[in-house]
Amino acid sequence: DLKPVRRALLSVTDKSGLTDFARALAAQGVELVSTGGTAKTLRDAGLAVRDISDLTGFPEMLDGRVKTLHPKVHGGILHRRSVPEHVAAVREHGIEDIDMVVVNLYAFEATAAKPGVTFGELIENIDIGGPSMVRSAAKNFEDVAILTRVADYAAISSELQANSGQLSGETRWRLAQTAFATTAAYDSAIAATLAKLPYAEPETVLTQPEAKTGEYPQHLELGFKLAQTLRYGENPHQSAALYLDASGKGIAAGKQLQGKELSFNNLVDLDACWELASEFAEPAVAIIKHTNPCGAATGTSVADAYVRALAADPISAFGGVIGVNRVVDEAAAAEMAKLFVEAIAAPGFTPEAQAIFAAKKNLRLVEVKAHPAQQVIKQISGGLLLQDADRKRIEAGDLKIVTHREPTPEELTALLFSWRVCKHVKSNAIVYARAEAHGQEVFGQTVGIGAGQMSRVDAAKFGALKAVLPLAGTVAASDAFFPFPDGLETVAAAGATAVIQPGGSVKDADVIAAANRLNLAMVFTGIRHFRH
Ligand code: 93A
Repeated sequence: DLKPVRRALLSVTDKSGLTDFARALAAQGVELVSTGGTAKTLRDAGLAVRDISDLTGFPEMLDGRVKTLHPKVHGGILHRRSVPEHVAAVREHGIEDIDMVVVNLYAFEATAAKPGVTFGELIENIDIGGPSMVRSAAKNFEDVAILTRVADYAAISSELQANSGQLSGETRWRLAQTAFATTAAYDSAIAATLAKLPYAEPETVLTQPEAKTGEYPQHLELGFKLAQTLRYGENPHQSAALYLDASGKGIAAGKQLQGKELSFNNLVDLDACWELASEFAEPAVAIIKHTNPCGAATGTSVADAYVRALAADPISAFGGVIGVNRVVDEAAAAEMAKLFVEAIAAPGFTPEAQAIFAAKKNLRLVEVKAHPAQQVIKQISGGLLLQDADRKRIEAGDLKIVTHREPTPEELTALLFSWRVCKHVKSNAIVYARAEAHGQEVFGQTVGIGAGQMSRVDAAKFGALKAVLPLAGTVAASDAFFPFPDGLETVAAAGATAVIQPGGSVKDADVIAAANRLNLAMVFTGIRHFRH
């Protein structure tokens, strides 16, 4: 059921990925036919393209309302190649075969969301020709491939390349299924939007509901592009692949300078340690195991921060990954090379550092361009959840001191440090940390991290249990409030002298009374950092 693609009709509003894909088609000898704007983009990129008006023998007209609505287009798509009468009919009328249709539709939803948009403009952005081609091509999946998502370009080019310009029946069927889902979603978005509007003159400006977070699209177009398949997923019996957004930044688009292929778990852990290190303005290093930090520190230099991050839990750090918020230099590399780690992510590595790491053939070095996540997706069975990334930053001025005793300046530095680390620890999280003065500056270092416990008291106990450095004089951060005094009493018994937590428990008064009794300095952030 492999069918060749000899002629493709491309007509897209979202032109991302277009020229690369068209180039891949051209390389397979596919003739490219296009509508106005799409043809221009392709020509500007140096590709040979035939205008749709040349194929139809009819101009694009009525301000583009009629571009592809023509029997030469729909006959070219819809005729069944296996039915002799169909083939005879198209030959008789000079209709040429169209074997692939690449369409994405007028951006109706984006137009509806545009400030100052008029009623007429919105109506003009109802795509008619596009969905018609999508549906024609999808109906004739036996002979025609229909691409409606930029995200599919890469896989289809690979398949064409692997099969000398042909696509399988399964692929055409899968594309058709997606295509009908696309047009169905498109039409329901139009219906839902128009249902809210009264009849109006074309020049009427539509009032927009005030833009605010918490407004989400009717239909979520993810638009991620396949970057590579991975050797396997979280475990060897799971297959997996990496997809990229359009930014070209972040861990996913990181440039690997050396080492074995990055694994699924490497990518997840590198993301976790990169995000944590990126919390800090001063040189900072995070060492991660299974997405939780086993050590994190700030310091005078990368080497200093690394040595202190490692000192927090040198046993767990074995086989971990390291995230750094500064270029890794020779001094830092010399220290890092002493430990077996899987991977290191940093904004860069000096040539001297790279020379040191070169001896460790398997060690993966990844150069990353900063890309703070704006939104976070979580998949659940039957759907997905979308939320803003947790980008909340607490500064000293945001803290409310709730105890008789105020934190000392050193405690305050340690509290803010522990709070930033705590945000990156699975809930329930307790982070013990200390501060160390180097001249005028004070740096932070984790001492014990209790991660992912089902009870907060256990998180406090585990954090203390993990400590190899002395706990006396540390501070403790709790990612959510202490529901009872017991968690607080646990961190105080371990040696913490100051505590940072959101507050907001019905038992806050009891918890504050316990803190005063234990001579702790306690501050409330007013926000929590759950991480599930
Ligand atoms: O105005 S339409 O409804 N009439 C058409 O005949 C038609 N043909 C393609 N819209 C039509 N299209 C749409 O134009 C496609 O769905 C695509 O979104 C867009 C591409 O236009 P251009 O190539 O000029 O940028």
